[in-house]
Amino acid sequence: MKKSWGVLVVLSAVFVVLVGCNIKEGNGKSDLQTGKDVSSFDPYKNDPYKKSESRTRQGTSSFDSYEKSESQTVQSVSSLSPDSYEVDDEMSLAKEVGVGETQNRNLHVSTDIDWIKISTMRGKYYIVSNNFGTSRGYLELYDAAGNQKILTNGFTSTLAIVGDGKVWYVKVSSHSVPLSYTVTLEELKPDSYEVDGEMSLAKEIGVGETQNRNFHVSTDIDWIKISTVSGKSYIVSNNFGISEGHIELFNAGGNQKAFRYGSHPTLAILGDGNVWYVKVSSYSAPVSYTVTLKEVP
Ligand SMILES: [Ca+2]
Ligand SMILES: [Ca+2]
Ligand SMILES: [Ca+2]
Repeated sequence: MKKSWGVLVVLSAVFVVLVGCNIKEGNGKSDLQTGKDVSSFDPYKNDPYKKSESRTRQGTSSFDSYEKSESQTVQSVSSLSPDSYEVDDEMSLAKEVGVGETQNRNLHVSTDIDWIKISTMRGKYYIVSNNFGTSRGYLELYDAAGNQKILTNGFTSTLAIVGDGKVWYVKVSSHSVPLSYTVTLEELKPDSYEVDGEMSLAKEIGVGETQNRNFHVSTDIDWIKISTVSGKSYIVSNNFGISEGHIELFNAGGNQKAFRYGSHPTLAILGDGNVWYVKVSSYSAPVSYTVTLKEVP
């Protein structure tokens, strides 16, 4: 008996190598491409929690074969009782996960599908993370009308949801059944400089300092304060990563003096002994960014 398992494992390993070759050559297909149209919706674009694994694009046909061989190996060695959220095999039977909650679930038989419900508030950002341990699982995000918005797979996967005041649904499935998994729902947390949505609430950045900030809701604006010394020059540089943002320079009187936009915008300030302000905003939140202040030598 043990010998035949060894052979199976070796065969699986060889198969993985072959599949890997196929993927490298690339057949131009991906899970996303074979799903419904998702082009107009891509919260991953600016998702600071994005994991490359969750976006892995694989050759669909060969990947499915790999999944099946894996499931044959696992299936005969264990069995699971239905998790406490069953029956939830249809969207209409979805069970809710709350913010800050982690649920222990499983796919107990090969036909098991789990639907999970998420109530969102408009303007808030939600992160759904699933951990399938040593197996691979599929996550599909659906809006309240039943339209599939994202399909992803992996050992761990994260999805970002831009809250719209409606209920969203996550469908969980896998070829490697039975398997246990966890699902966690979190709200994107405000950065440590909040509340700073007005000039009068701006938080100071010192020379040589880099601050890690984010836009935790779509309406978030961050104001930053800079104390200058007359005759010295300063450079403010923002790094929005793969996203883009606006930085605007205001003098102490509240007049806008400069405006930059991009992934890595910078502003120069000629010190006059007064306090200057930088207003940071973005159309494409959720996004984490850094801001750095340097003195020009
Ligand atoms: Ca289940
Ligand atoms: Ca189920
Ligand atoms: Ca902020």
